[in-house]
Amino acid sequence: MPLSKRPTLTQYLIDQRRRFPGASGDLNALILDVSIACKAIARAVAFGELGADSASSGGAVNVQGEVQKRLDVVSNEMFVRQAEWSGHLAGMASEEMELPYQIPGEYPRGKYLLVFDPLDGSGNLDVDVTVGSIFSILRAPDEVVTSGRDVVEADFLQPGARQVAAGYALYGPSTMLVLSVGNGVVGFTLDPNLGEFKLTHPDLRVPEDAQEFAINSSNSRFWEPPVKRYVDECLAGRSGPRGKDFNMRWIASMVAEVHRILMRGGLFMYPRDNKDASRPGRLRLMYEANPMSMIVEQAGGLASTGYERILEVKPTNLHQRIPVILGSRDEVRRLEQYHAEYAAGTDKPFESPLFNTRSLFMRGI
Ligand code: FBP
Repeated sequence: MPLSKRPTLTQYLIDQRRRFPGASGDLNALILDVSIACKAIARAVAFGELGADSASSGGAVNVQGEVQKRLDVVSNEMFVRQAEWSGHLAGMASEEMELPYQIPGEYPRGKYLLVFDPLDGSGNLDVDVTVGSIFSILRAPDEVVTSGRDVVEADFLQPGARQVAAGYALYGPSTMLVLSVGNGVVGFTLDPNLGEFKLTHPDLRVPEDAQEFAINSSNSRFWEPPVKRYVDECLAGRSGPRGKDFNMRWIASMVAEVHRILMRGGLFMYPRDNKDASRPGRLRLMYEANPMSMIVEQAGGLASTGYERILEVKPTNLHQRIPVILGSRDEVRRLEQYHAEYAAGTDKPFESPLFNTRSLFMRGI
């Protein structure tokens, strides 16, 4: 399709809104505000080391206990400044802000909550690897909207199934915006000449057949048996129970991993491990796992903790972490089955005929 014929994000949103004649247009306007913030972040990231110490550490430590890079802070500011004034939000929450953000008094307040990771994978900035932004849109509780009061943490603690919209921006060789408003998943590519997101992927679906899995294998000694069993079987390839060879990928940028799964299928895992018993996984529920789970499910995939659907988890705090297993439907179901067998004590640890080794995680060891 010629570039000039491709709808812009604005045209797509207007077309989608025609399906809901009673819609106010507030959600469309909020999504466009987010898209502008993402365009601004894409420009800031593109400057690399030419930016004002962009990739160097900002020095501060965020609520996660992670040293903030200057672009983490800059990106967070871009989301806040672009979205706070429009009158569509009751409040915001971010990986980079310990407490919910109150809409300043000079601006009207609206009916949505915006939750975001402004720069996911920022540890990759100094090696110029793809990073991204992740966002989730929830409805504010009616009482918040009618009273106009400040938001509190509890207002955000809604299961991911209640998200109105979710998406991510990908700052890679091209800049993309991938979005779901609950009617499938669409992808837009930023036209560098026009500065507009143009529709390039009108119906993203997670391919069912999988030949790739993504996990940080340096944590393998901490994995629970079901994960070890799944990975061992993939590594055994065609000589093992899977009967086919697999590729392994690990970009250490969730946005890039999820995008690969939308394009090629496969499985992404950041599972619970016993490296730090206080942390049930690395990734955060509200602004990483939930929005990505909505995207993956809307594209025909699944997203699970290993024991339950991520979108049904009732959040307990704004920055809580959660195990994440998402991707091609059959692969997620297989890993859920392994978790269920492990919990029931009926799992069959994998034995590799090639190396005559049993899984390190034999029961009872
Ligand atoms: P940040 O949001 O702080 O970047 O952390 C999230 C993340 O970078 C994910 O994007 C990625 O999948 C994961 O952490 C990488 O973890 P690890 O560095 O342990 O491989």
